[in-house]
Amino acid sequence: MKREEGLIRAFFNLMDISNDGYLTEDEHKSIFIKFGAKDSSWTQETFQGMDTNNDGKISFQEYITGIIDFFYSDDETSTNRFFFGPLVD
Ligand SMILES: [Ca+2]
Ligand SMILES: [Ca+2]
Repeated sequence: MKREEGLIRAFFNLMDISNDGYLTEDEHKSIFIKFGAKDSSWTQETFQGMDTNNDGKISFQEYITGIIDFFYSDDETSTNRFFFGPLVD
């Protein structure tokens, strides 16, 4: 998991525009828009799913837990898999 964790950390830092160690919904959404996602309406659901303590922001711990869930889920249509796939060989 160590290599993946480094990549996830890099991706998290990329999204954390304000650099406060937390992702707001806007920060989380903006990276997908930057990557050319035409429909970003699903990011709200993903965001809320990852925000397990419901404080309106995603900590790195919440993020990595969410990502690992997606990685090891059998859902091959997961958008996280799609966006994250190119970063992992
Ligand atoms: Ca932030
Ligand atoms: Ca949270």
